[in-house]
Amino acid sequence: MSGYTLYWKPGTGSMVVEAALRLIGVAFDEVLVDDASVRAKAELVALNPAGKVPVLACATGPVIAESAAILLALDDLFPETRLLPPHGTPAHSTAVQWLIFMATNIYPAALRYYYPDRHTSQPTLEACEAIRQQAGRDMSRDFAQLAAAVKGPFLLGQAMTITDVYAAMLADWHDPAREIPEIAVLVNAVLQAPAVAEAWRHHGFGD
Ligand SMILES: N[C@@H](CCC(=O)N[C@@H](CS)C(=O)NCC(=O)O)C(=O)O
Repeated sequence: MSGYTLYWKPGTGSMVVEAALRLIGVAFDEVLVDDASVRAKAELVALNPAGKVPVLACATGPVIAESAAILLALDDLFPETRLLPPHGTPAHSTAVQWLIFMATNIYPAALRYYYPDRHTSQPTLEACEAIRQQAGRDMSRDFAQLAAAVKGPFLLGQAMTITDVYAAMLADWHDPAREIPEIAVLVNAVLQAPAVAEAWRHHGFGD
């Protein structure tokens, strides 16, 4: 058994955590939490009452939920991998700013887009369609703001950070994002990293 266990599900935000673990090169175990895995689901809920992936359980310490929090913790634990630029630098602040921006704006909008019925007390077809449309507009607006900050090919220029992988993941959930040239270039660039491409394939992204 390794020191880390990732609770994951294909097509979800656990992709970026798997990519981070692969970039670090640390061994990890995986627990697939799909609809058929009743036991895994119960295990997940015991660790994260929200019942959501990703969750990373560390043998030496905490159980961490929330994709951005997991990435920040992994950067703290393995600073030499440079998931993010060195602490205390302006580049670090910028990378964290956009990571949190995506986690708190684009990711929730994607959930509204794909699960509109969970975001209204009256899930009529009309209400769901209105929620979906607005969520799509919100994501496009937010991706345009992100794209304006991208130096190219990555957010910060030549060096990839985990913020770029996060952006690529969310862009895979929102087709119009990949029509923005800066985002299309960024997605293509992150997929050149074998560790990211492996997590991408394993999670069924790009299908
Ligand atoms: N804010 C959370 C969102 C996590 C989340 O919503 N995960 C989804 C998959 S992308 C999930 O596990 N959904 C299962 C469910 O809602 O039952 C994060 O950033 O990790």
